Amino acid sequence: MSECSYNFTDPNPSNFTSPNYPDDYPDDSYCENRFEAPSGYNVLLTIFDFELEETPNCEYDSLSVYDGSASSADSVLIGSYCGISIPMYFRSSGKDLLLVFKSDSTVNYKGYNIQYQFVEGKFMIRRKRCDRDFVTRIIKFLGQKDRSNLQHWNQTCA
Ligand SMILES: [Ca+2]
Repeated sequence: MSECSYNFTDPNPSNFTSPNYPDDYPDDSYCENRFEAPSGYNVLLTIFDFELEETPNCEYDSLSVYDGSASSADSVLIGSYCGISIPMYFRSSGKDLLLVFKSDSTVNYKGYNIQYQFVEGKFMIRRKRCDRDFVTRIIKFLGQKDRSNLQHWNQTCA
């Protein structure tokens, strides 16, 4: 594993970049960035800047985003990106996310500047929403007469 590979577990949001950024990344780079959020949280990436050598299938230089950890067999490739086309946000479905950056032996660009943060997972949000006091307050507020709302809450929090 090269010197551009890092494990990120610090809960404070921070930025990371390709090697040498904003100067061109080196030839033959291989970087694995692993993100591990606390249990119940997701990893959220925000792409601030992105420029790699462009080819139709990104076979020369690429940034690949995986939903899941490097070791787990069930990690899923979200996509491989090059040129300047990449979504602005990525969010893991669980607590792990993996980025793999590769460059070949010629033609280099400035690379990327990305922020990561850990955000409450859907499960945590759901649990909060279904907190007993909160549901009681909502039902009081809506009134018992609105049975469709009650049904909705019962279904959501079942
Ligand atoms: Ca290249």
